Amino acid sequence: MLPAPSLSPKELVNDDVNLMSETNMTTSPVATGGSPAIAEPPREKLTKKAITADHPTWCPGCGDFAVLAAFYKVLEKRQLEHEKIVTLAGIGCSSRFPYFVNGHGAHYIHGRAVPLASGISLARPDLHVFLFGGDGDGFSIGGNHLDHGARKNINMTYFIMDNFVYGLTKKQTSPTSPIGFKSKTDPAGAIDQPVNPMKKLIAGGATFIARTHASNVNHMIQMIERAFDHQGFSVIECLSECVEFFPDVFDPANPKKGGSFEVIQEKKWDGTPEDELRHDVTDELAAYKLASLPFPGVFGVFYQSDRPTKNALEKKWIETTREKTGGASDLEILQKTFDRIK
Ligand SMILES: Cc1ncc(C[n+]2csc(CCOP(=O)(O)OP(=O)(O)O)c2C)c(N)n1
Ligand code: SF4
Ligand SMILES: [Mg+2]
Repeated sequence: MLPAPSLSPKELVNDDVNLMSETNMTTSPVATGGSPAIAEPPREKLTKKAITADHPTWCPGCGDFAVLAAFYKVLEKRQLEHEKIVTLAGIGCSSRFPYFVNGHGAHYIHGRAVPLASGISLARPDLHVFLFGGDGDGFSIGGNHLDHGARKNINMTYFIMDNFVYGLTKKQTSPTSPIGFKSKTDPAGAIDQPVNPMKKLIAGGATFIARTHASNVNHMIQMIERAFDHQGFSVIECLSECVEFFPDVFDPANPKKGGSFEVIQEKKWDGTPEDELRHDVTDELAAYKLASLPFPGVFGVFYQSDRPTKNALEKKWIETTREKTGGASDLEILQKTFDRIK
């Protein structure tokens, strides 16, 4: 999906040589004590144009447009290396996201984006793995994968666009649909207790858990940036309206529609009496209490912990194994293992 480089490898090398002679650097193998150092060519600025792919195919007014706009803003603001951006998704309207981002990506199997993202994150820890999807994809068919990604604390940023309905398949009850919601699967109104995303994520062991609303782009940007900066399994639930099949459901949290958007006040640890009342994001029980507030609840960071990631633990284990095997190659280790079990 990435555009082809505008310079051929030969031109790049020539450019490097010019750059080095201008800056008085040397490429001599003797001077560097080995192979010649190749300087990186100067990077082009990452612009919205560069990261924009297809025109989104969502219904006009769908909340997911604002999510995409917020994501573009974060990529531009952070100037991530273009070739390291990966967007992944399952299936659903929201899961069409990777089509609209010019980067590596996949629109994968319904509910199975977390395992795909886990493999990519563990194999290529240098990549920025972003995952997008809906409430059905994340909490229903993919609910079990969500729990395991969370407990293993695999490094990725997962953005769940929660519209309380299955949008793509035209209005079935989703795991977050409220009791009484009339849909094609519940014509008399939903009778099942909905999933509480924050509680599920706290119990599952996710190490960064936040909540936002697609009508508040600035807040979305803040949450994406904080989730991105977090090392581990970071999840944001975003209320994103399906104007087609569940319109106006998030108005109570939208000041432009007469609602109120209440932001979590986080502790500043400044010793003031006001701080006593503020939320400690490392306190699981306090996060659980916030998650129990009646709809529309509060927005911001519910929980964050610095538990080691599976990426870090696996890296350590690989390094120890390498040491033990005297630096044997992967193939040699594999061959020895096969020999042992023959
Ligand atoms: C294995 C499998 N089961 C069911 C479907 C049908 N299906 C496609 S998307 C979807 C639900 C999408 O809902 P959600 O994840 O909330 O995304 P939205 O469309 O609301 O953004 C379902 C049931 C499928 N594609 N694959
Ligand atoms: S059906 Fe709903 S969720 Fe899907 S694109 Fe349309 S408004 Fe968005
Ligand atoms: Mg949905």
